Amino acid sequence: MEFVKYEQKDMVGIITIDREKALNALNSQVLDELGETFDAVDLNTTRCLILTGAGEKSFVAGADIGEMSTLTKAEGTAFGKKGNDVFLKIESFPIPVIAAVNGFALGGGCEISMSCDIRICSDNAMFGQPEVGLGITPGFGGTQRLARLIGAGMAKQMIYTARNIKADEAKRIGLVNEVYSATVDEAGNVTATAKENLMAAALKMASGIAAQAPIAVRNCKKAINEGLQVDIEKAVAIEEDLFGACFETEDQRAGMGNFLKKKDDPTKVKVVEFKNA
Ligand code: DAK
Repeated sequence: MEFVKYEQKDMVGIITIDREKALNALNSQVLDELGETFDAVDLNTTRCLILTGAGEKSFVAGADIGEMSTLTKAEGTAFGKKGNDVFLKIESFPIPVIAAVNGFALGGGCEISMSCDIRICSDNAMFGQPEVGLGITPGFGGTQRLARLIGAGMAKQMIYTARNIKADEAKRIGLVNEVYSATVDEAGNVTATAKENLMAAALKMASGIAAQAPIAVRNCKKAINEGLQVDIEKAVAIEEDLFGACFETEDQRAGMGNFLKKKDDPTKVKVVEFKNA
């Protein structure tokens, strides 16, 4: 693939949008390659994904403005559908996806990060929905996911004003969970860049998720995502079903068995190696 790279580290897959010259902007080819990359993930050997952008400057600087500028109404609709299909694929992907936002996350960049389960970022990250300044509405779910994540009032302010916000403000309003800076030694030399620290933190979080019972983690993702779309009575019924389903897994028996063994004899404590079964 030309613009999307995939790397496997134990049970964690790292997907990098690699179109650095255009600040990783999403053109049709990037969207196609992203879809194919997600389709090719081996769910037997992968338990968590990280999505990031190549380089230190930009996660994704939006949909490709050059490509969009000449679209007809029908082509615009088709482009929007292509993006929405990929973003929905990410959102409903069976295993968690962490967005490691390394710089600009504007327009479609902010939107793709919001289709991931968790967002963490470097301190040079900048989030925004600048579409109304370009004469369009957010087209990859921004009006919907931003309001669900940070509340309608703050989402409306960001979208109507087209104002970009920095990493610390994104954290304050709950758009990202954590912000990572460079590490500097006593002499003032950078020993790890913000991106390096971001990726190390993303990998640590992803490995922590990958060590949990995988079917339970998947069921939690499904319960949260599907429950948010319906009223609370239906939502808890969805949770009940997915909770019940865990009792048909080996992992539930292994996890609870380990706890009970530990109570009898603390020397028997060990990390459970869940089988995804
Ligand atoms: N598209 C295409 N190329 C882009 C780009 C983008 N979004 N952002 C940056 N680039 C390219 C620049 O054109 C430049 O290319 P060259 O000129 O070197 O060939 C290169 O990346 C470096 O950018 P700059 O020279 O501009 O770098 P600076 O550091 O000066 O500025 C910047 C960085 C991120 C502030 C600036 O590049 C910028 O403002 N970029 C545009 C950000 C933006 O407005 N993003 C939102 C795009 S709108 C829909 C579907 C989708 C969408 C809407 C509707 N439906 C179908 C309904 C989505 C819309 C969007 O995402």
